[in-house]
This record gives sequence, C-alpha cells and structure tokens, in this order.
Amino acid sequence: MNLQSQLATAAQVLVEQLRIQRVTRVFCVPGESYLPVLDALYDSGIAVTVCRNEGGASMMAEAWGKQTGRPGICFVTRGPGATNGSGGVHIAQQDSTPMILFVGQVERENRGRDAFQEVDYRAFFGGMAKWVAEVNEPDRMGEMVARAFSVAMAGRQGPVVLSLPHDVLPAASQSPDAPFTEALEITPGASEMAKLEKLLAQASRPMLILGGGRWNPSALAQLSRFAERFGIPVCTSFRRAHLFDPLHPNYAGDLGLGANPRLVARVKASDLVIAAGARLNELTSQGYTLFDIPVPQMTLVHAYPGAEEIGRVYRPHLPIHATPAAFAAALETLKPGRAPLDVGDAHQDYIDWSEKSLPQPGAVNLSEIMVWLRGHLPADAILCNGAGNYAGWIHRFFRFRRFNTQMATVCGFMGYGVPAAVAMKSLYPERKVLALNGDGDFLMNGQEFATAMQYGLPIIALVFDNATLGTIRMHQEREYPGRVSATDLRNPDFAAMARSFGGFGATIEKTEDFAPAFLAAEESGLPAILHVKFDAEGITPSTTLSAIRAKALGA
Ligand SMILES: Cc1ncc(C[n+]2csc(CCOP(=O)(O)OP(=O)(O)O)c2C)c(N)n1
Repeated sequence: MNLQSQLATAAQVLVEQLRIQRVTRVFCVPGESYLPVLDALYDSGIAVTVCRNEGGASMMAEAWGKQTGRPGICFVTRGPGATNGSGGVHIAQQDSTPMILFVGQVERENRGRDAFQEVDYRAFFGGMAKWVAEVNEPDRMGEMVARAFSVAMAGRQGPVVLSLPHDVLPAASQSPDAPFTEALEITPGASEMAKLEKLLAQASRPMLILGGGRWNPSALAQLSRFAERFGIPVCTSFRRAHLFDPLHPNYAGDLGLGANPRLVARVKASDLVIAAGARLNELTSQGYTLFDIPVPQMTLVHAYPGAEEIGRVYRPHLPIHATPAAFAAALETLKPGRAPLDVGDAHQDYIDWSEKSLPQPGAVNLSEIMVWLRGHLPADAILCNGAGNYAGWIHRFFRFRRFNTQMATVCGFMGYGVPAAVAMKSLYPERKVLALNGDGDFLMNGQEFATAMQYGLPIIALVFDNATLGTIRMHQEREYPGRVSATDLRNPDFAAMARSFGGFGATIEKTEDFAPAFLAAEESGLPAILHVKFDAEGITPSTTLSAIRAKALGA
C-alpha cells in the first residue's frame, strides 16, 4: 500500500513503516492515548498480542528482539503504561537488544502542564534508551520510525523510545515512506587482524570469551573453526551459553554467576584473552576481579561492535571495532604458524563440573531435574528464565546445544521467564518452549500465563518453590546471619492456579515425580505450570543455608 497517494494519518504512516520494516507482531497493553495506532493495526496484517501488564509486554518485545536480531515492538499508553513498561527497556539496554517502545503522550498544546498521565520521557528513559524522541510533526513520522530502527540496530544494539502525542496520531501526514533498514556491519581492519595473528603466534595460554548479541549460526561456525585451528579454549559470558556447543572439544564453560572455579583460575592465568562480542560485564568479570583495571594483566584483545564500549573499563592491548559476523569472517583468514594448542584439560574441567547431578537436601533434587531435561528435550527447545538462585542449576547442569535457545537476562531481571516464553512460542509454535521460574520470580509476571492461554501457546512453566526469595536470603545469611527479614514467602497452589486459567497443573514433591508430570504436561497440549516444591536449605548447587549461616556466625 502506498500511503503517499491517499490521505493518511500519522498513525497509519507509523504502522505502514512497521510493515516496511517487516514487523510481523507487536506486543501491547492498549490505552486511549494511541487509539489511531490500534485502528491502523486492525487491518495491517501485523499480529497484535495484548498483554496483562506492560512489564510483560515490554519483556516480550525485548525477547523477540533478542531472538530475531530485529527490534521487538511494544506499544504502551502514557504515564502508567510507560512506567510499567520500563522493565523491558532496562533489559534491552543491559542485554544490548534491539527494541522500540512506542509510548502515548499528552496533546502537544498541554505538554509541560503536568497534564493527565504526562511524563517527560526524555528524562525518564534518558539513561536507559539509546534514543528518546517525541514525534511532534505528523509529516516526519516515517523518518522518525525508520531512524528508531537504525539506531536500535546500530553498533551495540539497544532500546529506543518514541513518544506519540495524542493529537499527532490522527493528524493528516504527508510523510514519505522510508525504505527497509538493515543493521550495519563493521569490518575489522586488515592491520588489526595481522596484529592478532602475531599475538596468537606468541601466546601459550590463550582463552576466548564469547558473548554479546548480533551473532548468527554461520558466524559462530566460523568462530568455532578458528578455535579448533589454533587450539583455543572458548568460554561463554554470563547468560550467553547458547553461543557455543558445550560438547564441542574446545568448550571450557560458562563464565557467569557460580562459575567453575577452575575456569576462573584458567582465565586469570591466561596470557591472551580474546573477548569476541562480549562487553566483559560485572558478572562475566566475576565482580571486576578477573582482569586488572584499567590495564589487564594479560594481553587483551577486545572485538566489539560499539566503539564507545571498547575501553570502558579495560584498556585492551588490541582494540578491534567490528560486528561479530564480520570479526568471525576475518578470523577465518588467520593462519596458525603451528599445531593447535591442547584444549583437552579445559574441556574436561567443564565436563567434570557439569556432568553428574549432585546430592541436595530434601526430596527434590534440581540437578537431577536439569540432567533429565537435558536428556529429554530436543536440541532446539528454548529455555526462558528470570532471576533467582534456581538459575544456578540451569547454568551448571543444563546444556544449550543450539544458538539462541537460552533466553535469560544479563541484567538478572525477575519475572522474565513467562513473558519471554510467550514471545518465543508465538515466534516458533512448533518448538518446545519452557519458562523456568523461582516462586518469587514467577509471580512478578505470572499473569502473562493468561496471555499464553488466550493465544493457545502451550508453554511449560516450571515454578521452583522454596518458599523464600532465596537469593536475597542467601545474602542475608552471609551478612546478617539468622536475621531473616522480608524474604519468607507464603505461596499459592500454583498447579491450581494453572487449572483456574484453563491450563494444565501438577505439583511435584519428589524428584521421581518430575518426569511423569512433565510428560503429562506435554501430552495435555495446554499451557502448563509444574509446581516444584523443594527445600530452601539447598540454596545453591554447592552449599546450604545452614553452612552459610554457620560460617558467618563463626567469622
Ligand atoms: C525485578 C527484580 N526485583 C528484585 C530483584 C532482586 N532479586 C534478585 S533474586 C531475588 C529473589 C528470587 O527469589 P525466587 O524467585 O524465589 O528464586 P530463588 O532465589 O529462591 O531461587 C530478588 C528479590 C531482581 N533481580 N529483579
């Protein structure tokens, strides 16, 4: 449809621009502030998912962006919608995810009066979004929306917020359509790659840290060939374990929360670190303890798509400004002047750390459940999770065998699992999609289980219930032993909750009940909640609450 030849509203131009950018689905909670957009979506061919809370909607859009590499789209209303919806924007910023949040705004003539639900979005989202703008001229709608796409996808990707004044949307617009926008690739310089080749020839204990966004399967295949040809152990940064096959002989483990101490020691003792696409954030750098600041003790090569990120904390010996795909292609051209180094020990350390389940107090053992799931699920199953200590068992014992099968936030946002799973099941109806949650975690956005029901999306949500906000309880026992404050939880019957929504529910109180319940959930073909009750005493895979308390009291 060419809108230039007819009388179009700014809202119609906006939706037409989304179509040109090949958007197939948007997530929203409606509001009276942007009715003309809802109307333009009505016969646009773009699917609309209506959510129960803007927090869930913005996380679904973020998850969509993380998975597809194109901006996830979310629409919310003025102040209440924008403030509720800020969660996904924070995630998109920290996780470097392309996303666009469209927000309703008061009429232009009332701006600055503290009008009904008015928020200054530039101030509110200013420190989070890559770009925040208000579309004040109906004739510039196409230009502004197209720019939102290019900014969200450029360099280090991230969120953009576009504010839509109420009176602009129904106004006639002469805005020309802008063409489809592709993310810009940045190719590394030949001299930098030559320097890298020299550094590789001199290194005897190299390590590669793989992370960040903007990867794709063929770039990852090139990177793994590079690691094989030179003999370099590869570890993944926090929550990017899906970037490298854990059973590949070069895989050295997951460098995130609760990392294998042997892996941490290996990275510390390496003489060359190549950070490929990873920004070396606080959790990956083990609380900024892995590398000396500002100049790391080993030679650091930092290849990253955002120039302003390189050198933010660590001064690399060799900075390389490049997108992951272009960097991986350039790695293919490097020639090793010797036989590959031996990576056997590094991989064996990972296998020893993750292979077998561990004992755990109580009747439910989470490591046994993870080991069962990794055997049962197909390689392309997608696991979505929020934040909480339960995730420690996923990181250590689950194996992400395929690209983009791990959907979790680098910023540790509770409540991400269910919305991310709803988005993933909408994108890939034929794939298995799980949402893994803590009990506190689940109820932050568990209302989006209703969205799964509404759209017929049979996700399987696991709720790991230890009747406490376990992560915080763990910190409490460490720092204020025995003084349990604001962390105990009294929980509902989550299986009954699933049934009340029209889904499948089951309660698991013994490890051996997990597999049959999971199979029954699959068999039901319904969205499901499996309520897994376990003992809070087993607070991490390797320690107990009493041991932490005893240590703190003895100190
Ligand atoms: C939105 C949000 N609020 C608060 C926190 C701080 N926080 C991190 S983990 C956690 C507790 C998680 O508890 P639960 O979901 O029960 O999982 P568990 O740690 O017990 O496995 C809290 C409150 C957070 N990360 N995100």
